[in-house]
Amino acid sequence: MIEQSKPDSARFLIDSIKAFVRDSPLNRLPPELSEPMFEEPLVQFADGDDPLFTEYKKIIGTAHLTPREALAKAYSKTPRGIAKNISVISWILPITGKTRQTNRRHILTPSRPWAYTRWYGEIFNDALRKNTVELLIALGHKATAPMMQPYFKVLSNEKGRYSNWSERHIAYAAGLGTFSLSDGFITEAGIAHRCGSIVTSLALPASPRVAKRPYENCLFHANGKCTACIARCPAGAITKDGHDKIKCYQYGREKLGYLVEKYQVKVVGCGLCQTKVPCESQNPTRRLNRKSSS
Ligand code: B12
Ligand code: SF4
Ligand code: SF4
Repeated sequence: MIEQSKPDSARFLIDSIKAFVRDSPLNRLPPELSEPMFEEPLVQFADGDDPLFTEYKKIIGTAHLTPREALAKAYSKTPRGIAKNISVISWILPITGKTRQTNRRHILTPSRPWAYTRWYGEIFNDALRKNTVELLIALGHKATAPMMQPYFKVLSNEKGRYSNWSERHIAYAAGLGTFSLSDGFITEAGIAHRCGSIVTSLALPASPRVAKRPYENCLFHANGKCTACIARCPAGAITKDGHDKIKCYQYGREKLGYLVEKYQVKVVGCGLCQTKVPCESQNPTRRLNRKSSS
């Protein structure tokens, strides 16, 4: 086993994830494969036994796994028997300015690069999950990517679809940002991103959760003035009461289904609420905070 001290392991992992995003040929937009899909990632850590993960069973649903359960299940062990300390590594893959710009011009359907980033971007995200798990195992630790495990599932309740491993809730626990009026997760690099995570038996320093409330980075929740995502949504799925997941899902299936063939991808989501909005590529409440302190 290669021994690494905690700060060294943390730095090593962050650098490895960033290098994979920078160098992997899978992080390229078809057809020319010359442009990247994602910019430099944000990477942070959470304590795998943070009590917030147990709270998620109430907030999301009882099926939502704690990191300890997710790691134990992957190794067919009991949660208590899996490891003394466990950590979660969470990353944000910001969508490039070029792709965001193409989606900004659309009002009903996603642009081709946005649709590619949904489909090929998640293939890349899986490659990053796999690479990070393999790296940790090579260093002598246990590791798993819950979204790639056979136990991962998407379920439904009266509010719509949810999963037993919500990447955004994991990112919230790792202090990477907060939710918003549109449901999207607003980070310091904005809302237009994909995210991913790994659970490991390597003890890593938990990142501070700077936000005090789960919707803190959203301007609507900060001062009630922004409703840009409401106007952007072609499905009428966003109102001042929040995001209707059922309407959003149905719009994708019923109105965007034909794009699967046109763009030659297997899934399409419009993501219009994530572009041409003040939170697209930044945390918009930073500006408010700067104004109030000047
Ligand atoms: C099911 C699913 C959907 C469903 C439902 C989305 C949803 N809101 O959950 C549908 C089909 C509608 C959908 C659509 C889209 N999706 Co989708 N989807 C998923 C999937 C597979 C599971 C999501 C999940 O488990 N949700 C759990 C439920 C409970 O979340 P929720 O209802 O939003 O939770 C609310 C409450 O919990 C609330 N809350 C209430 N009290 C409290 C208290 C605390 C303390 C906290 C923390 C929270 C909280 O906060 C949340 C927001 O309001 C994830 C992949 C994954 N494994 O995570 C991708 C994912 C969420 N999708 C993603 C994306 C990008 C999209 C689309 C933009 C499509 C596209 N690619 O173009 C749209 C955007 C829709 C939107 N406005 O958010 C990204 C999100 C990235 C981001 N920028 O936010 C994910 C994470 C995929 C990925 N790997 O990156 N998706
Ligand atoms: S567009 Fe405005 S209201 Fe909508 S999520 Fe972004 S900051 Fe919040
Ligand atoms: S993904 Fe599209 S349909 Fe769903 S909420 Fe955003 S803009 Fe509306």
